[in-house]
Amino acid sequence: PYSGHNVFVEEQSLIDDVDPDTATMSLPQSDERRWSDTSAYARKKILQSWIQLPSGNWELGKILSTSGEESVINLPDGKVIKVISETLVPANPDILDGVDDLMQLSYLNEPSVLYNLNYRYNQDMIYTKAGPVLVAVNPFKEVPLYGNRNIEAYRKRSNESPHVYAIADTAIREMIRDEVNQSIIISGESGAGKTETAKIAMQYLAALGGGSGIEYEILKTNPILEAFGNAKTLRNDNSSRFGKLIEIHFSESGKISGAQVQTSNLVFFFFACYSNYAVLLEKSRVVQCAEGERSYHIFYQLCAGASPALREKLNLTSAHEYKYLGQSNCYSINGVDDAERFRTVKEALDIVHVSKEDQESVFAMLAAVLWLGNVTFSVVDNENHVEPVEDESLSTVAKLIGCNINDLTLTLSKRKMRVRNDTIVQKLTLPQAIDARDALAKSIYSCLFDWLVEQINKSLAVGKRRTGRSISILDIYGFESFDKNSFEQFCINYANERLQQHFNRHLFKLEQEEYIQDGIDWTRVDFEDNQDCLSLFEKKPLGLLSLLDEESTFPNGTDMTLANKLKEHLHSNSCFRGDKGKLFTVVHYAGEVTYETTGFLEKNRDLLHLDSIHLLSSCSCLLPQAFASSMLIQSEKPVAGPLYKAGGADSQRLSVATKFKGQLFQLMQRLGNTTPHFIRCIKPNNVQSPGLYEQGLVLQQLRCCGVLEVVRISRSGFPTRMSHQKFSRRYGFLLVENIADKDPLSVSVAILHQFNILPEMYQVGYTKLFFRTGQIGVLEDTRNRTLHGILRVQSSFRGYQA
Ligand code: AD9
Ligand code: MG
Repeated sequence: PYSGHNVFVEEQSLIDDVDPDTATMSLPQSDERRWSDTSAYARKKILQSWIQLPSGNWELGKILSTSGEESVINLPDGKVIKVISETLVPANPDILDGVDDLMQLSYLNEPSVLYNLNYRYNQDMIYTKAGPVLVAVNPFKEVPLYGNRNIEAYRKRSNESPHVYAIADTAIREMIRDEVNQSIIISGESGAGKTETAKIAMQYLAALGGGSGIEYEILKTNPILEAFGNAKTLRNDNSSRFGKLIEIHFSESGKISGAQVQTSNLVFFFFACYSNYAVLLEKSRVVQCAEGERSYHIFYQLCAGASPALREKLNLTSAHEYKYLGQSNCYSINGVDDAERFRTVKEALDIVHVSKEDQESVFAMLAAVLWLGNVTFSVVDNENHVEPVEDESLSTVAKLIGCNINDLTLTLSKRKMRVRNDTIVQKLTLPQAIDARDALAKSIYSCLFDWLVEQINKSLAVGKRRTGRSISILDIYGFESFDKNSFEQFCINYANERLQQHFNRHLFKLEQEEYIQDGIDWTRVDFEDNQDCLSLFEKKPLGLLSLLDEESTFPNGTDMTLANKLKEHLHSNSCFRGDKGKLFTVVHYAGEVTYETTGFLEKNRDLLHLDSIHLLSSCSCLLPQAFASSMLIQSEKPVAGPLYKAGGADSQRLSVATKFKGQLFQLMQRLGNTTPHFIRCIKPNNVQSPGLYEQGLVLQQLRCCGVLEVVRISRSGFPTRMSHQKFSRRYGFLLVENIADKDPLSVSVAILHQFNILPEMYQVGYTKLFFRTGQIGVLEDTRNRTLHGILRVQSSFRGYQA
């Protein structure tokens, strides 16, 4: 739950002498008072107001009378109550019900924003702008907003209501106009709709890329990645357990001169590629998952959908027979036909050119993982050492990966270790053998996932060079806060902390700095920065990640010693709190999360013994060999950061946390070179049902992602800007007067005058012009109309010549 920093909770008060019904017409003021001063409110004659009920929910009430400190309010259910006037929060006039940009609200307070989103949500208008940010409220049902007709409407700009399509369209236009790569950054909690939103954006881009066929392939990558990377969790039946960044490249030939952009069919020649960055799959799910959750979809799909011949070949049985799938007691998802999905995945694999032969190898690997989970052990000596039982499971695994059954037995019962220059062989106890077995299953699966991503990338990028520009879509796991939070949540929330900073930096910091740099009159607005929390993670040597890595290198490190170490070194950090035993709490931007160190060290070390790698490389099948070599490359690659020998085992690897951090930095670097477009997904209820809008839950998410703050800043500022040069080049030809020998600034000023742009609507900086929201649209329209006129004249002239 959200706690603490209440920077967004500010009510905008009425400014004296402004009629509430016309308040939107008044100019935005950069006056802080307008946003924070509520004292004037009580004196105003306002008809409607928000009252917070004991439940925490807000109700709209009619103000019957106000005397002294108290007001008498009529609630919708007919009840009349007396409240302290100070606690009332002004409501917007009815005429503003359901405005499509929160910036248009006269009163920008929490209940008004909640109400506005709810009002729209009830009419299936799930998208709302919050200044530059798109807010998407998950409908949990089909809404008639998508498909070719809608795409067409956004492309022609005949529909201007907020939409993912509109964001994608803007990204394309800005990519061409500014010659800068773009990114669409989608965030939100688990189940809020990020992955769906990413697909909707891809749909739009693909529709514009029509013709080459590659767009169809790009869309078909989704069912594959979802089958292998998504699973049912308690929060989302189709939860992504990996982060993805897809880059859609547009070739140089897609560079179309400004005039055509607005109207013509954009014929893009493009290809896409999934970034290896941030594709960090939650591996542990393969071998264990919580009650009521499932492992990766593909396992159930294979069990349900494989043909009799394939079953026979893989010695496949039903999902219930596999221990890895059985432990969570959940095999199916409401409304999902796994067998049908399996067919879709196979089709998709065909489309991205994974050969039938390779497909069969992929399925064999899946079956091998499942059978590995069924391998059991028996004690073979009086020191509790074990060996795998020679049964159907063991022999099937050996057959599927193509190894000698004795080699498999050896790998699962003994460990070779190098001590100084000698190699000694250690026999394994039951827990050690189970670890070795599970580690093998996890690596086979995660290598398989990486391999698939690689195949997809090869297919999508076939023969294409990376020239031109790109639009990247980032769909990364959202902030997670559960009853029990482990290493996975720790990494996920760290990533979200970074993304949040990117968002903050982009929208707030850069904004203000730019005004100040360019000498614009701007009243500074404070905003929440999460640098402190990021430092808690990243500081060396005394940050969470460094301390975790350090403890991971100690053979005797345990979950408890880790917890103690963190508490010892970080207790004075304001973002950290040491709790009882193995618990510690981090104050994240989105709220406090208490983590339990159980399993942290083991998951961070992520040991795969060399014996297992050797086993895979000895296999006769191609995939296991490929996996082995990629693992060897990974573990032997010279890397920056701590390389260590962990747990005395003969295996050198980069810690998971360090790898994760590295991937995250690369990701941020990539995003740093793009113009970002942000979409914030909101989950209106925790039960995945349509029509249910829980105020408290929505409010918490709005606060977490700073939606209210964004609106406040955007409205009071000058969100659109352009350099004098660019402005004069873009609009100069519209001038009636001769500008041949004038400097860009004078040309710009002349344009502003000729088009009667009101002085309140812009500011002239040292290098740039700054505009209020919407101003540049007027100029763009004129420019386009003029250009069309010119083009028409030209084409009729050509017709005349012919
Ligand atoms: V997680 O962090 O990967 O666990 P996401 O990705 O945020 O999560 P997802 O996109 O998977 O959530 O959405 C969850 C479910 O909400 C989907 O399976 C759909 O049933 C539903 N959803 C989301 N967006 C839409 C939409 N625009 N239209 C219809 C939607 N249903
Ligand atoms: Mg997702």
